[in-house]
Amino acid sequence: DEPAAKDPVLTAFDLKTAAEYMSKCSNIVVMAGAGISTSAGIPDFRSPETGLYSQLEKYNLPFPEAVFHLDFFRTNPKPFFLLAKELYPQKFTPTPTHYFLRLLDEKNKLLRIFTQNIDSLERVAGVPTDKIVEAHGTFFTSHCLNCRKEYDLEFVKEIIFKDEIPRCKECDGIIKPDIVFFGEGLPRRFHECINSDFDKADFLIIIGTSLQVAPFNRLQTFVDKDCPRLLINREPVGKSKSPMDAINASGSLLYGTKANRRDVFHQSTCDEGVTELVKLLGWEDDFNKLLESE
Ligand code: CNA
Repeated sequence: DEPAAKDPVLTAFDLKTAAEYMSKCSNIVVMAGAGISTSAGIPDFRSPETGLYSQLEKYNLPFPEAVFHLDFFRTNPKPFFLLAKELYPQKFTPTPTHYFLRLLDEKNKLLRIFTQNIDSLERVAGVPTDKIVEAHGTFFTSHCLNCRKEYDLEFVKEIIFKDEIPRCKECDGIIKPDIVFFGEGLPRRFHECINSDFDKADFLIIIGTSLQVAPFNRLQTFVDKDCPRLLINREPVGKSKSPMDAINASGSLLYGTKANRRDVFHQSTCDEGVTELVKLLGWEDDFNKLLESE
């Protein structure tokens, strides 16, 4: 006989089956990325052509990610601030996906959203702040790299929209928005919440992320081995490259492989995926009311 732990958790690996399972869950954890905000007009990083990394040639960087490396920033902050202009949303208009996250909370199913996004649209959509972990920080506040004096969004925004470098009024140090750069630690809240939440999760939704940035791209391994993991994304992500590796690597999502017991990949835009999910859950009326009221 097969050991019990090998029994499939889901009877089929599609959105309908995931929705049926999800309807019985009350500790859902969400891992979100830039893909949930592209329909709000904020470009992601890694989509070919539209992603910000594909538009960095003019800055002559040693490699695209250098723009977010602290050491590089200290010596040459200009490329970051030029890019930051593109990342500041003109209007803060959350997407249907953000409102779906709020609905999850209103249905008492949401344990936490871990977002890599720095646009704060989860808050704007009305998800309670205690349900959100902004793993990569936010643009909302900034600090002087030198003396740590705090500055607000408006102060910094005005300067960078004039194509100037924001500098500290006290010590002339460079002012950096509180988004997490490579080479910086993640916020303390991130570490506190991963410890308490991933053990408790009874369903995981991964949405709009390329799962390329560590340590975020390992979080899906922290849930129980019987916790279903639903990925909604425009392209497949989180899979290992070779079939053998897929069986051994606990970090990989296993959708589409023989070893799969609990992973579902729904390939669509985030907004289409959550709209479909809402229908399957029978939440259409509440979802539409929420969208209309905002
Ligand atoms: P990424 O690496 O750019 O990947 C985005 C993923 O989403 C890709 O797999 C895309 O195919 C997919 N995608 C894009 N649009 C859609 C859509 N409409 N529907 C479904 N899928 C879509 O971004 P990640 O978030 O994975 O990378 C982490 C970085 C990106 C974090 O450090 C963020 O701070 C950073 N970022 C944030 C924002 C924001 O706050 N809105 C914008 C750009 C980059």
